[in-house]
Amino acid sequence: RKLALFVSDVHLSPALPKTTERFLSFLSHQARDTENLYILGDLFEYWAGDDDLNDPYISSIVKSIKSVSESGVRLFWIAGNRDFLIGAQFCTTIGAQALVDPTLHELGGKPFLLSHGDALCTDDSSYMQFREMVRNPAWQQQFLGKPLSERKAIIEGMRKMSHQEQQTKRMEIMDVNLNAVNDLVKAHSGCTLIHGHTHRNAIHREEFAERYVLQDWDFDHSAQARGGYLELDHQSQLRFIHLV
Ligand code: OKV
Ligand code: MN
Repeated sequence: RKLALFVSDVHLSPALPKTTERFLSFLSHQARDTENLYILGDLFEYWAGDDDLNDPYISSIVKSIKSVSESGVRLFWIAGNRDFLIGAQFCTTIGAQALVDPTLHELGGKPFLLSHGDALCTDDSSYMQFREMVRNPAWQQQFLGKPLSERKAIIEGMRKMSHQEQQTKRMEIMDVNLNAVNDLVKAHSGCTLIHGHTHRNAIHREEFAERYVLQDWDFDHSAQARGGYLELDHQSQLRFIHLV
């Protein structure tokens, strides 16, 4: 049994059936063979609010995650930049403990700093401004007060605009700012930072910490099929597992 698995950026959507199938397979196999499972954001392509839990696609995913936590795996959740509207109802339903971004957890006697990673992309000032707005509880309360269909239409509109302006791609390739990384880890010198978001799967030896960047998932565009997770064993060894 592994001590912990870390996964992020699965970007689940009914429009991505192969990615969905691979993640469900991960949940029924690897995810059960660990003591702790950390989902570090962007599990969904987008999340419009916990009142979407009745959607048949979402409820099937939720059922599968819930069965992992019910099998005895401790489940932790950090929100991403696409599913930051996930709330207490979702977390209770899947049996996860929501963590703030970033959170320091000791595992096997070693300190791990866990984050989605978007907050570290400080060079992207327009995104940082957008992030500040949508992470504001008052803004969220107002947004969640709109009908679900209207929220979905707003988000779909943003996605279309983002695609048209080809901004998604430009933004997605934006990397973390190393000063932001150093500022974050300095206080926890010697920790291991684990994050996703940038889709730039790598291990970095930074000034004050090692930084493990999780990969994103996409099995629906076969030319570049990819997905996987990071595992921590009881000897404190970290290893990226790439699903094929
Ligand atoms: C994805 C990124 C656009 C970076 C919006 C609620 C809100 C979700 C959303 C809208 C945008 C994702 C889902 C997209 C990534 C960008 C620009 C920069 C840095 C809401 C829930 F605001 F309405 F409440 N979003 N889209 N970026 O177009 O796919 O990663 S997106
Ligand atoms: Mn992200």
